[in-house]
Amino acid sequence: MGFADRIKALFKKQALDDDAFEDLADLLVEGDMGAAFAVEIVDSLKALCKKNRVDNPEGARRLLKELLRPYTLKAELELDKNALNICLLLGVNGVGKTTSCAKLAVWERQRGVENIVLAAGDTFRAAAVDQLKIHGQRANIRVVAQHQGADAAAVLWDSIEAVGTQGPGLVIADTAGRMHTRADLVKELEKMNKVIAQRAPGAVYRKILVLDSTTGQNGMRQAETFHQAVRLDGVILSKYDSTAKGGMVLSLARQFGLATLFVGTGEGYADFAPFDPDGFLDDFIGL
Ligand SMILES: Nc1nc2c(ncn2[C@@H]2O[C@H](COP(=O)(O)OP(=O)(O)O)[C@@H](O)[C@H]2O)c(=O)[nH]1
Ligand SMILES: [Mg+2]
Repeated sequence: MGFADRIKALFKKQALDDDAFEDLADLLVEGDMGAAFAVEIVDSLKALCKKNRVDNPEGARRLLKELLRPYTLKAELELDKNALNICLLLGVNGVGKTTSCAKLAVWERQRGVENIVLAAGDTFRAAAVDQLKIHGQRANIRVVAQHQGADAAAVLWDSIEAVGTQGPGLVIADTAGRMHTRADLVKELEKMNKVIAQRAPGAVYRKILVLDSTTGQNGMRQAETFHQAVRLDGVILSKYDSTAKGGMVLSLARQFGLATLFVGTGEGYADFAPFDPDGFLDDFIGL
């Protein structure tokens, strides 16, 4: 049974007693909300049900949705069609950065953005450059790359040249996914920032973290490291298909004030859409 179905079942089969609320807290923890947050929400729900004299499951689920709503933060990329835009995709290995670069490029092209370049900024593994090139061929989008081991900031420089320093256009930069220390991350980013400051000081510049929605609390630690090092503009939540429960979105908002931009739901380019808070909540709690 899926996660949302279990929340649904929980409310259906039980009276709204303390046991039911305890089971709900357990479920929310399992849904990647984190223990403290889950208990906090369930305590609030209990109080709210009492105050509003709600004793039916359907009513309780609606109140739960209202309680969670403030934690579904959505952000827009807000690119400027008349300027140069640079999106840096960050995250640890395997979360879906390279795939998300291609998906984002296809998404923006479909919305009328022209002159898009994918920057092969993961220069540590030869396979990463090849992977981006394959996406470029498949989706018919230009890829700017150098040799393996090249300086990622130099690849960014080339990509800015390729699009034109004044734009209009869009550079989407892939990056290496080694588990950075904060100091490494800051150093890498400083190089990128310097290139942008020198070549394209007027560019719209976004730093986006890609998080694998199946990684639970581990993803929260990644978000903390990257956000503290780099001040992120938002998150792409990948692999929100199959078994992902998605409570991480709520925790990101609560703990770091981080908003979700896009959600990836498969390996195809079309499996990508802006975060939909209302639909997300309905899915999460099975409304
Ligand atoms: N099911 C699913 N798989 C995805 C999604 N995004 C990426 N992947 C897969 O996850 C794996 C790692 O993706 P990749 O883009 O190479 O991650 P990177 O190491 O962060 O660049 C690949 O097999 C992708 O096809 C998604 O939204 N859903
Ligand atoms: Mg990659």
